[in-house]
Amino acid sequence: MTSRPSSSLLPVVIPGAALLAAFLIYLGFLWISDASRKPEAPPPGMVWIPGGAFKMGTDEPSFRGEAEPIHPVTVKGFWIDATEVTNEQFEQFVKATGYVTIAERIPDAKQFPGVPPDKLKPFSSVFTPPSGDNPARSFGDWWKPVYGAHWKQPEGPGSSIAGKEKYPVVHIAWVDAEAYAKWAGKRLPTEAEWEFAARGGREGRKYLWGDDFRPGGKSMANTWQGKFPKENAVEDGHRTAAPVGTYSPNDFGLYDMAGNVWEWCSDWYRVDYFKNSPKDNPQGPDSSLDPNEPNAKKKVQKGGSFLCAENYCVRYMAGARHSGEIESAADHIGFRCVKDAR
Ligand SMILES: [Ca+2]
Ligand SMILES: [Cu+2]
Repeated sequence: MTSRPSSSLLPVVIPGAALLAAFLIYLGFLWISDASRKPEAPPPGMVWIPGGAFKMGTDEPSFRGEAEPIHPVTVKGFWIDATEVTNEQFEQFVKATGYVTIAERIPDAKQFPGVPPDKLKPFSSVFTPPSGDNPARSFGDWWKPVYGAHWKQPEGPGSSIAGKEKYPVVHIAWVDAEAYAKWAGKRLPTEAEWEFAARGGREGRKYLWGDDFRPGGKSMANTWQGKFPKENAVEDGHRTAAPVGTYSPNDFGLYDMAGNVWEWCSDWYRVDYFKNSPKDNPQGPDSSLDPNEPNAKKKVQKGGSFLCAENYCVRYMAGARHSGEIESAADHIGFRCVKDAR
Protein backbone atom coordinates (compact mmCIF):
# COMPACT_ATOMS: atom_id res chain seq x y z
CA MET A 1 0.00 0.00 0.00
CA THR A 2 1.29 3.43 -0.78
CA SER A 3 0.22 6.26 1.36
CA ARG A 4 -0.67 9.59 -0.15
CA PRO A 5 1.13 12.57 1.31
CA SER A 6 -1.06 14.42 3.68
CA SER A 7 -1.22 18.19 3.85
CA SER A 8 0.57 18.04 7.16
CA LEU A 9 3.78 17.14 5.28
CA LEU A 10 3.89 20.37 3.26
CA PRO A 11 5.32 22.79 5.81
CA VAL A 12 8.48 20.70 6.38
CA VAL A 13 11.75 22.43 5.67
CA ILE A 14 12.90 21.55 2.16
CA PRO A 15 16.62 20.77 2.00
CA GLY A 16 18.74 23.04 -0.23
CA ALA A 17 19.28 20.37 -2.90
CA ALA A 18 15.53 19.82 -3.29
CA LEU A 19 14.97 23.57 -3.54
CA LEU A 20 17.57 23.81 -6.29
CA ALA A 21 16.02 20.88 -8.15
CA ALA A 22 12.57 22.48 -7.93
CA PHE A 23 13.98 25.72 -9.26
CA LEU A 24 15.67 23.97 -12.21
CA ILE A 25 12.40 22.16 -13.05
CA TYR A 26 10.66 25.53 -12.92
CA LEU A 27 13.22 27.04 -15.32
CA GLY A 28 12.77 24.06 -17.64
CA PHE A 29 9.03 24.59 -17.58
CA LEU A 30 9.50 28.26 -18.52
CA TRP A 31 11.80 27.28 -21.37
CA ILE A 32 9.36 24.70 -22.74
CA SER A 33 6.35 27.00 -22.50
CA ASP A 34 8.26 29.82 -24.20
CA ALA A 35 9.49 27.57 -27.02
CA SER A 36 5.98 26.22 -27.50
CA ARG A 37 4.78 29.67 -28.41
CA LYS A 38 6.49 29.22 -31.75
CA PRO A 39 4.42 26.78 -33.82
CA GLU A 40 6.25 23.75 -35.18
CA ALA A 41 5.55 24.37 -38.85
CA PRO A 42 6.10 27.86 -40.25
CA PRO A 43 3.03 29.33 -41.91
CA PRO A 44 3.75 29.30 -45.69
CA GLY A 45 5.92 32.19 -46.79
CA MET A 46 6.48 33.47 -43.27
CA VAL A 47 9.64 33.90 -41.20
CA TRP A 48 9.88 33.71 -37.41
CA ILE A 49 11.19 36.89 -35.85
CA PRO A 50 12.40 36.19 -32.32
CA GLY A 51 11.47 38.91 -29.90
CA GLY A 52 14.10 41.28 -28.68
CA ALA A 53 15.20 44.79 -27.86
CA PHE A 54 16.35 47.44 -30.28
CA LYS A 55 16.75 51.16 -30.76
CA MET A 56 13.87 52.49 -32.80
CA GLY A 57 13.81 55.59 -35.00
CA THR A 58 16.47 57.74 -36.64
CA ASP A 59 17.89 61.19 -36.11
CA GLU A 60 18.91 61.65 -39.75
CA PRO A 61 18.54 65.38 -40.45
CA SER A 62 16.61 64.78 -43.68
CA PHE A 63 13.62 63.52 -41.70
CA ARG A 64 13.13 66.78 -39.81
CA GLY A 65 12.61 65.07 -36.49
CA GLU A 66 9.72 62.89 -37.64
CA ALA A 67 11.39 59.66 -36.37
CA GLU A 68 13.00 61.09 -33.21
CA PRO A 69 14.09 60.51 -30.61
CA ILE A 70 15.82 57.18 -31.07
CA HIS A 71 14.36 55.18 -28.19
CA PRO A 72 14.64 51.65 -26.75
CA VAL A 73 11.83 49.27 -27.62
CA THR A 74 11.19 45.56 -27.09
CA VAL A 75 8.90 43.36 -29.16
CA LYS A 76 7.65 39.80 -28.66
CA GLY A 77 8.32 37.08 -31.22
CA PHE A 78 6.05 36.92 -34.28
CA TRP A 79 5.79 35.53 -37.81
CA ILE A 80 6.14 37.93 -40.74
CA ASP A 81 5.65 37.51 -44.48
CA ALA A 82 9.06 37.12 -46.14
CA THR A 83 7.84 39.29 -49.02
CA GLU A 84 5.31 41.95 -49.75
CA VAL A 85 1.83 40.60 -50.56
CA THR A 86 1.79 39.82 -54.28
CA ASN A 87 -0.82 40.29 -56.96
CA GLU A 88 -1.54 36.56 -57.06
CA GLN A 89 -2.01 36.42 -53.30
CA PHE A 90 -4.33 39.40 -53.34
CA GLU A 91 -6.26 37.88 -56.22
CA GLN A 92 -6.99 34.78 -54.09
CA PHE A 93 -8.46 37.06 -51.43
CA VAL A 94 -10.65 38.91 -53.94
CA LYS A 95 -11.82 35.66 -55.56
CA ALA A 96 -12.71 34.18 -52.20
CA THR A 97 -14.51 37.21 -50.79
CA GLY A 98 -15.57 39.48 -53.66
CA TYR A 99 -13.75 42.30 -51.89
CA VAL A 100 -13.73 45.63 -53.71
CA THR A 101 -10.76 47.89 -52.91
CA ILE A 102 -11.16 51.55 -52.02
CA ALA A 103 -9.64 52.59 -55.37
CA GLU A 104 -12.44 50.67 -57.16
CA ARG A 105 -15.25 52.37 -55.19
CA ILE A 106 -17.06 55.60 -56.01
CA PRO A 107 -15.51 58.24 -53.73
CA ASP A 108 -17.60 59.56 -50.85
CA ALA A 109 -18.87 63.02 -51.83
CA LYS A 110 -18.36 64.20 -48.23
CA GLN A 111 -14.64 63.60 -48.54
CA PHE A 112 -14.43 65.55 -51.80
CA PRO A 113 -16.46 68.69 -51.23
CA GLY A 114 -16.77 70.86 -54.31
CA VAL A 115 -16.13 68.01 -56.74
CA PRO A 116 -19.08 67.77 -59.19
CA PRO A 117 -20.97 64.42 -59.00
CA ASP A 118 -19.98 63.41 -62.55
CA LYS A 119 -16.33 63.70 -61.55
CA LEU A 120 -16.77 61.42 -58.55
CA LYS A 121 -15.57 58.23 -60.16
CA PRO A 122 -13.25 55.54 -58.78
CA PHE A 123 -9.64 56.64 -59.06
CA SER A 124 -6.22 56.18 -57.58
CA SER A 125 -2.96 58.12 -57.67
CA VAL A 126 -0.38 57.20 -60.28
CA PHE A 127 3.14 58.61 -60.28
CA THR A 128 3.57 60.64 -63.45
CA PRO A 129 6.97 62.26 -64.01
CA PRO A 130 6.54 65.97 -64.62
CA SER A 131 7.39 66.92 -68.17
CA GLY A 132 9.20 69.79 -69.83
CA ASP A 133 9.69 72.94 -67.79
CA ASN A 134 7.27 71.98 -65.00
CA PRO A 135 9.37 73.06 -61.99
CA ALA A 136 8.02 70.05 -60.01
CA ARG A 137 8.23 71.40 -56.52
CA SER A 138 5.53 69.56 -54.60
CA PHE A 139 3.85 66.18 -54.77
CA GLY A 140 0.89 67.59 -56.69
CA ASP A 141 3.31 68.00 -59.61
CA TRP A 142 3.89 64.26 -59.97
CA TRP A 143 0.88 62.54 -58.40
CA LYS A 144 -1.92 62.27 -60.92
CA PRO A 145 -5.39 61.02 -59.98
CA VAL A 146 -6.24 58.45 -62.65
CA TYR A 147 -9.81 57.21 -63.15
CA GLY A 148 -9.87 53.42 -63.26
CA ALA A 149 -6.43 52.95 -61.72
CA HIS A 150 -6.51 50.15 -59.11
CA TRP A 151 -4.67 46.95 -58.19
CA LYS A 152 -5.66 45.11 -61.38
CA GLN A 153 -4.99 48.13 -63.61
CA PRO A 154 -2.01 49.76 -61.92
CA GLU A 155 -1.49 52.43 -64.59
CA GLY A 156 -5.19 52.88 -65.30
CA PRO A 157 -7.55 51.56 -68.01
CA GLY A 158 -5.69 49.44 -70.56
CA SER A 159 -2.99 48.36 -68.12
CA SER A 160 -3.06 45.00 -66.35
CA ILE A 161 -1.23 42.69 -63.97
CA ALA A 162 -0.87 39.89 -66.52
CA GLY A 163 2.62 38.45 -66.05
CA LYS A 164 2.96 40.40 -62.79
CA GLU A 165 1.79 37.64 -60.47
CA LYS A 166 4.90 37.97 -58.31
CA TYR A 167 4.86 41.77 -58.17
CA PRO A 168 3.69 43.46 -54.99
CA VAL A 169 0.02 44.38 -55.11
CA VAL A 170 -0.32 48.17 -55.26
CA HIS A 171 -3.06 50.82 -55.01
CA ILE A 172 -3.82 49.35 -51.60
CA ALA A 173 -5.41 51.60 -48.98
CA TRP A 174 -4.90 50.78 -45.30
CA VAL A 175 -8.52 49.61 -45.10
CA ASP A 176 -7.85 47.13 -47.94
CA ALA A 177 -4.67 45.81 -46.31
CA GLU A 178 -6.51 45.33 -43.04
CA ALA A 179 -9.31 43.40 -44.80
CA TYR A 180 -6.80 41.10 -46.52
CA ALA A 181 -4.93 40.45 -43.27
CA LYS A 182 -8.13 39.44 -41.47
CA TRP A 183 -9.10 37.10 -44.28
CA ALA A 184 -5.65 35.51 -44.24
CA GLY A 185 -5.82 34.92 -40.47
CA LYS A 186 -3.02 37.42 -40.01
CA ARG A 187 -2.74 41.08 -39.02
CA LEU A 188 -0.78 44.16 -40.01
CA PRO A 189 2.50 44.63 -38.14
CA THR A 190 2.89 47.30 -35.51
CA GLU A 191 5.43 49.91 -36.51
CA ALA A 192 7.80 48.56 -33.83
CA GLU A 193 7.48 44.99 -35.11
CA TRP A 194 8.00 46.16 -38.68
CA GLU A 195 11.13 48.14 -37.86
CA PHE A 196 12.58 45.41 -35.63
CA ALA A 197 12.10 42.90 -38.45
CA ALA A 198 13.53 45.31 -41.04
CA ARG A 199 16.72 45.94 -39.07
CA GLY A 200 17.42 42.22 -39.08
CA GLY A 201 18.81 42.19 -35.55
CA ARG A 202 21.43 44.82 -36.44
CA GLU A 203 21.89 48.15 -34.71
CA GLY A 204 22.96 51.62 -35.71
CA ARG A 205 23.16 51.00 -39.44
CA LYS A 206 22.38 53.74 -41.92
CA TYR A 207 20.73 51.29 -44.31
CA LEU A 208 19.25 47.93 -43.45
CA TRP A 209 22.28 46.15 -44.96
CA GLY A 210 25.05 48.44 -43.66
CA ASP A 211 26.42 51.94 -44.12
CA ASP A 212 27.30 51.71 -47.80
CA PHE A 213 24.31 52.28 -50.08
CA ARG A 214 25.70 50.15 -52.93
CA PRO A 215 28.26 47.78 -51.44
CA GLY A 216 30.61 46.67 -54.22
CA GLY A 217 28.37 48.44 -56.72
CA LYS A 218 25.48 46.10 -55.97
CA SER A 219 21.94 47.45 -55.65
CA MET A 220 20.41 46.29 -52.38
CA ALA A 221 16.92 47.71 -52.86
CA ASN A 222 14.55 49.11 -55.46
CA THR A 223 14.75 52.88 -55.05
CA TRP A 224 15.19 55.88 -57.36
CA GLN A 225 18.64 56.76 -58.68
CA GLY A 226 19.15 60.15 -60.25
CA LYS A 227 17.31 63.38 -59.65
CA PHE A 228 13.72 62.85 -58.50
CA PRO A 229 11.13 63.43 -59.96
CA LYS A 230 12.38 63.85 -63.54
CA GLU A 231 15.48 61.74 -64.04
CA ASN A 232 15.38 58.09 -63.05
CA ALA A 233 18.70 56.45 -63.94
CA VAL A 234 17.25 52.98 -63.10
CA GLU A 235 20.65 51.66 -61.99
CA ASP A 236 18.85 49.06 -59.90
CA GLY A 237 17.03 47.72 -62.96
CA HIS A 238 13.49 48.79 -62.03
CA ARG A 239 11.69 52.03 -62.82
CA THR A 240 8.54 51.09 -60.89
CA ALA A 241 7.79 48.10 -58.65
CA ALA A 242 10.02 45.04 -58.98
CA PRO A 243 8.95 41.41 -58.47
CA VAL A 244 9.13 40.61 -54.75
CA GLY A 245 12.44 39.11 -53.70
CA THR A 246 14.47 40.63 -56.55
CA TYR A 247 17.12 42.02 -54.18
CA SER A 248 19.08 40.35 -51.36
CA PRO A 249 17.17 39.59 -48.16
CA ASN A 250 18.06 41.17 -44.82
CA ASP A 251 19.63 39.23 -41.96
CA PHE A 252 16.24 37.78 -40.95
CA GLY A 253 15.64 36.57 -44.54
CA LEU A 254 13.08 39.28 -45.38
CA TYR A 255 12.91 40.85 -48.82
CA ASP A 256 12.26 44.45 -49.87
CA MET A 257 12.10 45.88 -46.36
CA ALA A 258 13.69 48.93 -48.00
CA GLY A 259 12.30 50.29 -51.26
CA ASN A 260 9.94 48.67 -53.77
CA VAL A 261 6.58 49.63 -52.19
CA TRP A 262 5.57 51.35 -48.97
CA GLU A 263 4.11 49.00 -46.40
CA TRP A 264 1.19 49.75 -44.09
CA CYS A 265 1.45 49.25 -40.33
CA SER A 266 -1.34 48.97 -37.76
CA ASP A 267 -0.29 52.09 -35.80
CA TRP A 268 -1.97 55.44 -36.08
CA TYR A 269 0.54 58.07 -37.18
CA ARG A 270 1.55 60.89 -34.87
CA VAL A 271 4.63 62.87 -35.69
CA ASP A 272 5.44 63.20 -31.96
CA TYR A 273 4.75 59.59 -30.92
CA PHE A 274 8.36 58.60 -30.38
CA LYS A 275 8.67 61.23 -27.65
CA ASN A 276 6.37 59.23 -25.36
CA SER A 277 6.14 55.76 -26.86
CA PRO A 278 5.96 52.96 -24.30
CA LYS A 279 9.01 50.71 -24.27
CA ASP A 280 7.34 47.30 -24.36
CA ASN A 281 5.55 46.22 -27.51
CA PRO A 282 4.25 49.68 -28.47
CA GLN A 283 0.97 49.62 -30.38
CA GLY A 284 0.95 53.23 -31.55
CA PRO A 285 -1.04 56.23 -30.32
CA ASP A 286 -4.83 56.26 -29.88
CA SER A 287 -5.39 58.59 -32.81
CA SER A 288 -3.45 60.21 -35.61
CA LEU A 289 -2.01 63.67 -35.91
CA ASP A 290 -0.11 65.11 -38.82
CA PRO A 291 0.12 68.89 -38.34
CA ASN A 292 0.28 69.27 -42.13
CA GLU A 293 -3.04 67.42 -42.57
CA PRO A 294 -4.80 67.77 -39.20
CA ASN A 295 -8.13 66.36 -40.40
CA ALA A 296 -6.74 63.25 -42.10
CA LYS A 297 -6.94 59.85 -40.38
CA LYS A 298 -3.45 58.54 -41.00
CA LYS A 299 -1.65 55.27 -40.38
CA VAL A 300 2.08 54.59 -40.44
CA GLN A 301 3.85 53.41 -43.58
CA LYS A 302 7.38 51.99 -43.53
CA GLY A 303 10.25 51.11 -45.83
CA GLY A 304 10.09 53.64 -48.65
CA SER A 305 9.40 52.83 -52.27
CA PHE A 306 10.82 52.77 -55.78
CA LEU A 307 10.26 56.53 -55.78
CA CYS A 308 12.51 57.33 -52.82
CA ALA A 309 15.58 59.18 -54.03
CA GLU A 310 18.67 60.56 -52.37
CA ASN A 311 17.72 64.11 -53.35
CA TYR A 312 14.14 63.96 -52.20
CA CYS A 313 12.73 61.45 -49.73
CA VAL A 314 15.44 58.97 -48.66
CA ARG A 315 12.99 57.02 -46.52
CA TYR A 316 14.53 53.70 -47.50
CA MET A 317 16.96 54.47 -44.68
CA ALA A 318 16.76 52.45 -41.47
CA GLY A 319 14.28 53.85 -38.97
CA ALA A 320 12.48 56.20 -41.36
CA ARG A 321 8.71 56.48 -41.35
CA HIS A 322 5.92 57.98 -43.35
CA SER A 323 2.14 58.10 -43.21
CA GLY A 324 -0.93 57.83 -45.37
CA GLU A 325 -4.65 58.50 -45.07
CA ILE A 326 -6.42 55.19 -44.38
CA GLU A 327 -8.59 55.38 -47.49
CA SER A 328 -6.02 56.61 -49.96
CA ALA A 329 -4.00 54.47 -52.31
CA ALA A 330 -1.29 54.93 -54.91
CA ASP A 331 0.86 52.84 -57.20
CA HIS A 332 3.77 52.72 -54.74
CA ILE A 333 1.79 51.50 -51.70
CA GLY A 334 1.42 47.86 -50.67
CA PHE A 335 1.84 45.82 -47.47
CA ARG A 336 2.86 42.58 -45.78
CA CYS A 337 1.32 40.78 -42.80
CA VAL A 338 2.38 39.28 -39.51
CA LYS A 339 0.94 36.48 -37.40
CA ASP A 340 1.17 35.73 -33.71
CA ALA A 341 2.51 32.42 -32.54
CA ARG A 342 -0.16 30.07 -31.28
CA1 LIG B 1 14.36 51.60 -59.05
CU1 LIG C 1 9.98 58.15 -50.46
